[in-house]
Amino acid sequence: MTYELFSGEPAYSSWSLRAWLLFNRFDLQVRTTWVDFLDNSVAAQMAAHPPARTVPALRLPDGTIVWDSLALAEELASRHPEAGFWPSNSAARAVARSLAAEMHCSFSALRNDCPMNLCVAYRDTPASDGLRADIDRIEDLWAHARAKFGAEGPWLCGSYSIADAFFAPVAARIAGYGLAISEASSTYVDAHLNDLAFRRWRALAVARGVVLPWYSRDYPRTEWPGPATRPARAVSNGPSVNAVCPFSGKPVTHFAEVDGQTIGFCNPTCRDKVVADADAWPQLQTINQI
Ligand SMILES: N[C@@H](CCC(=O)N[C@@H](CS)C(=O)NCC(=O)O)C(=O)O
Repeated sequence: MTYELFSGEPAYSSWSLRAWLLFNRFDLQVRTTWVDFLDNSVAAQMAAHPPARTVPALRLPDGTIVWDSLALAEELASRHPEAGFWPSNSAARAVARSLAAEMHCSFSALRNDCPMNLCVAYRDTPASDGLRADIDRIEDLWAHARAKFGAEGPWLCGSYSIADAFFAPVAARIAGYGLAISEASSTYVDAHLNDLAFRRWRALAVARGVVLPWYSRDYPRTEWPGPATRPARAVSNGPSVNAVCPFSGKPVTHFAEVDGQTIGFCNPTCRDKVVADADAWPQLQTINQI
């Protein structure tokens, strides 16, 4: 029995993104159960796991439910002290904790005006005073952390930490709505868009293709501002260059053409997440020529 993460729809569930990134980024085994955002209330779907009413929620191996993303992050950090969820430097850790806590309970204008939607990108988003104030505060926080602890790499407090996972959906919103920010902040946003764990989550969102119109905004649309993806498409037939699925090791039944090469998978989900972003999946490196 391992961890079970109850997650919302990946294109839209910014709270779930943070929890999922923690598992993916820090290499912990987890079974993800997707909670439907379309047909039934989240609370009803979580009724079998009290007292959770929202996602993400985590079922620990002993059956205990953790139902808040900050608590979930803290619990993982306590259970896996060797994993580096928080910076080891005590000053950096104190700042990282403050960043995660402020992100957790703030920025309501950004959340309301710019709901996360990883399947579309907008330009010319109007900035209300509240939204501008949120962005200013976010940029101050990022600049503070990066000036103190960020010299060695792209992240806020040294190595990627819970603070970065918590700001990933903020970066996705800033990028997805084309909000004006400084060059230094853009560099930090780009680090998230290029992060392979973030790209895997977004590939899942694109592959699932669930469209929830109430998250949509009436602004002009543009291309997703993240890195270019390889040309890829689902195809009906093999043969494929591989006999077994790069994810499961099972015999291949579904196929995709990636850069002109046919690759096989054991189910449509494995195929479609690769079609969405082939370079995000290290499992494909096991196949020659990819
Ligand atoms: N404090 C919670 C908030 C989680 C939350 O609001 N999740 C949203 C999805 S992104 C949700 O489950 N909404 C469903 C609802 O409120 O009914 C946390 O940090 O995990």
